[in-house]
Amino acid sequence: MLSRLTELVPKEQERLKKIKKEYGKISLGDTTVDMCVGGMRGIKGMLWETSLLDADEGIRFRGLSIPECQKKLPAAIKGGEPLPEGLLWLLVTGEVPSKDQVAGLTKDLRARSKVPGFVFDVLNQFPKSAHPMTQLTAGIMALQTGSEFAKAYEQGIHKSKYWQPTYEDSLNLIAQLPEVAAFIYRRVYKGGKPIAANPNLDYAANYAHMLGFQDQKMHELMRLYITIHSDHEGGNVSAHTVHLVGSALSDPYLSVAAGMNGLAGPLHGLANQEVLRWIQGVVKEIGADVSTEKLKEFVWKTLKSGKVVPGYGHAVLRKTDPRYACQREFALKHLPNDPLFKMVSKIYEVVPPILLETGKVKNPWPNVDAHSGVLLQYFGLKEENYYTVLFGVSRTIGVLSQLIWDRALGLPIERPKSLTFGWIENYCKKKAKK
Ligand code: AMX
Repeated sequence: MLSRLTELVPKEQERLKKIKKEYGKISLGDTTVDMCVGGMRGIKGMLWETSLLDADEGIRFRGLSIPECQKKLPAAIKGGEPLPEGLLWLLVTGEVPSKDQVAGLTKDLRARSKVPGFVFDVLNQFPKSAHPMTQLTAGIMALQTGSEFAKAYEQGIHKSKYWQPTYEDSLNLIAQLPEVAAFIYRRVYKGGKPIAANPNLDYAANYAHMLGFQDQKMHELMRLYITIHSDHEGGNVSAHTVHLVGSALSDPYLSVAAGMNGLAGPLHGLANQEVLRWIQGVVKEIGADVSTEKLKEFVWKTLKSGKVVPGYGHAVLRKTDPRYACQREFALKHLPNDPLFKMVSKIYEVVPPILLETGKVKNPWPNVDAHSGVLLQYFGLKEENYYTVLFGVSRTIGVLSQLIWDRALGLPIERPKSLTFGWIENYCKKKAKK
């Protein structure tokens, strides 16, 4: 992949120069006071090449929808789920890889996957009760001591070469993260005995193996899971944070650790944990074989107590998330009769009309997190506090693919303009008088 990237970098640098020269002064539309005080919704203010999100259709990775990725990216078994290594290749180069290229990348990642022993010593200092996301971020920070970018910067590397150590750090971190993540799982939930990597397995299957899952179907689920959670254009909290922190030339480890702290928020990646807890709350209070009426009451109770229904809604999407849809397909194929899957299907019928009835929710449909926990439960990964770590391992692939390009294109430090209430009031009063 590195040699292909080396050919692509100068071409894309020229492309950026041309865009700046020819279109630099063209307006992309105005911002409003609502956008300023409302979380910058819809502001077109960031370049993100690896994926693009359409409100109705959902995500496309380098132009490919999820079903297209499932068809075109190499799989471990015929007709099976895509290998995340193939997606990584696609995100970094913009090209669909051959089977051989993916096999080469799997080998490259395996060769980079050794985690220094002191990283585990650092993690062992944490109380087991520390949230797995806190431990994941700490593990990434411990790995940061091996940053090639930080070393090269200290040695005075020329800015035109920044992308090269960024590439090395990115592949190293992507390679090392499953072992760190699996160590956290085994430590917190399985009495501390880690499982050694299996060098014959692909990236996702090996991660599942190190967690303690040998079922082929679980390996397929992990391939799908890691593929679909990787990237969701640039504006979401984790991706934007990595881009922002990276724009200060903080190395990939520092940038990803920051992004993971954003992913650990309940309105973002932690929602997958919250969904499972919410479903368990339904089962506990009204039983697994719940009537529509009782479920409606439970949803209203959640809303009236000032909480969100986790797994529903989205800042950009306005239809059912295709990442939800493909997990539903997976469930229909592998666990059609699972009671919790049936519950998820029932929730899908009940929740959207209620969210619409509130009159304020812009997207009443399920997002990626509404489904993932139920699939993981089925295959035995029942510790919901761990779910966001799986999301984090996957998201690292997407955000680092873009970070390599941020450095290759020499994108500048991020610095949007902020305003005060006073500034907004004065400006709007003056405008009203005109
Ligand atoms: N349940 C209850 N209320 C919801 C809601 C939900 N699922 N989704 C949105 N709302 C509320 C908002 O809290 C907001 O209320 P307010 O005016 O009282 O503050 C109002 O509806 C308008 O919000 P919005 O414009 O529709 O959404 P947003 O862009 O502000 O927020 C999101 C998007 C995802 C944070 C929100 O839909 C939400 O909190 N969902 C539940 C948590 C969740 O599933 N997060 C995961 C998202 C995907 C991901 O990042 N992994």
